[in-house]
Amino acid sequence: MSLTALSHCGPRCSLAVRHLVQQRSLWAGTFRSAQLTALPKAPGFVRPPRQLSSSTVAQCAAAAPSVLSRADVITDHPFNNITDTIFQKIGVNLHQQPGHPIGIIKGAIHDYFDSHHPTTFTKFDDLAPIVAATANFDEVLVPADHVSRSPNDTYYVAPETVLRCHTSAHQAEILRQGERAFLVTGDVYRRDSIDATHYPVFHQMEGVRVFGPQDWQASGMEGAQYAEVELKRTLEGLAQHLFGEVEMRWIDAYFPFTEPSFELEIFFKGQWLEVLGCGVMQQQILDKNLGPGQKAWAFGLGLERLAMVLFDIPDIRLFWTSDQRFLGQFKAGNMTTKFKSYSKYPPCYKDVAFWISDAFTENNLCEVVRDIAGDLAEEVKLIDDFTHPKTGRTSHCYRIAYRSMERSLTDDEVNALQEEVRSTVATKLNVELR
Ligand code: FA5
Ligand code: MG
Repeated sequence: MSLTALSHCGPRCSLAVRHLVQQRSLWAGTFRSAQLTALPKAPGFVRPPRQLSSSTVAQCAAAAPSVLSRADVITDHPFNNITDTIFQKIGVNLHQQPGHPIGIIKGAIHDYFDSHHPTTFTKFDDLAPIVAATANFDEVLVPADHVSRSPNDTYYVAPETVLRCHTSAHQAEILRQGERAFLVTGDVYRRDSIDATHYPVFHQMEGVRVFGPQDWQASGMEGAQYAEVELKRTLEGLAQHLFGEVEMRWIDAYFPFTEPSFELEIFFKGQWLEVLGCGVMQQQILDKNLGPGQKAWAFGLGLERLAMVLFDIPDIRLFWTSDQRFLGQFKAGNMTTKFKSYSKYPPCYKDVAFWISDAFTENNLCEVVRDIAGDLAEEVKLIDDFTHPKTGRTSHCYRIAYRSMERSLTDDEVNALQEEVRSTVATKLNVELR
């Protein structure tokens, strides 16, 4: 699927438009051009299994507490929008499990940076996911009216505290510690759509590298241009390290914290899949937190997306399964595994149609579906959007695909889930069922 983002789309942006343009990036950007970069082809190339070196992971003042009680996260504050489904994911830390695909890809990326720049990058992988809203947004220059601040998109513990929606939330604090090159891995949380490549909890790795005049002067380039060239060289090298042969392209993008900004897409299962965002860091962030006269690049990788491409994993829900038929296929340090589907249970489709109100959002519907069906919900898709010519009322019809990765679902079970979705939608979302 193309995750191309069109021009900035505020919280009031019509759902119909959002759907039509597949407007899914939190950091709604501007699509200007797509530059194809086919990495060198190596037909028949098979990478030998590699042992990944264990790398030192820096401890940080804000390391995650080992136990977080439900009451710390789900409160009755009117702003709190965290559900039990989400709470249960906090502290699981898939990225810290060396034999899990997310842990393996993290290790492989650490390896790449360690081999190209030994002892340069400090690594953080246990920073607490509950952060100040100021760190998540203000310190990376997210405007006060940016769509990502909306409780429709971000999980709020309280008005001033959020579940981080990106690892960029740690950029400023780490720069203030004086670090000039670092990698931060962690779980991030977003209210988002339901399909094979989107999940409300996923893992990002943030990378930042700062340069001083001595770095770019020797190159004959300006600082910003040097940082941009270094950024693309570094990430293309990473893609080659992970995938060998792969078709990829750069898309011009928009992030409040970088200029210029880019996204990298990889061709996967017949579609362009967006795997990362990056750019040259806004000068203000560097000046304020590290000091003047420096330039830097920054990136944020989606680890699930990279692992899906590397291991041929078809559905993002699989990362959360405890089924040994999945987990048993992967081994710490082994990047050559290709996931073998152990079952293909049939999906079951159910439609729900209703007249929406102004307050209705697709993310709210997805949250209801997730809370009732959990990982049995495979996809929620708008299949009909109709405005009555006389009354002006708008009706939406959504098709929900239910499917288990582990077993066949019974009709009774699916009907019961769908019934509960229907009644909850009617009572909680202020819509009128059709
Ligand atoms: C960001 O989060 C920026 N903070 C990235 C960044 C960092 C840009 C530093 C510039 C400098 P974005 O919203 O595009 O950007 O998300 C980054 C990546 O996270 C995406 O490319 C995708 O791989 C992954 N991602 C986003 N949403 C989801 C989701 N719901 N499920 C799984 N992966 C996701
Ligand atoms: Mg994006």
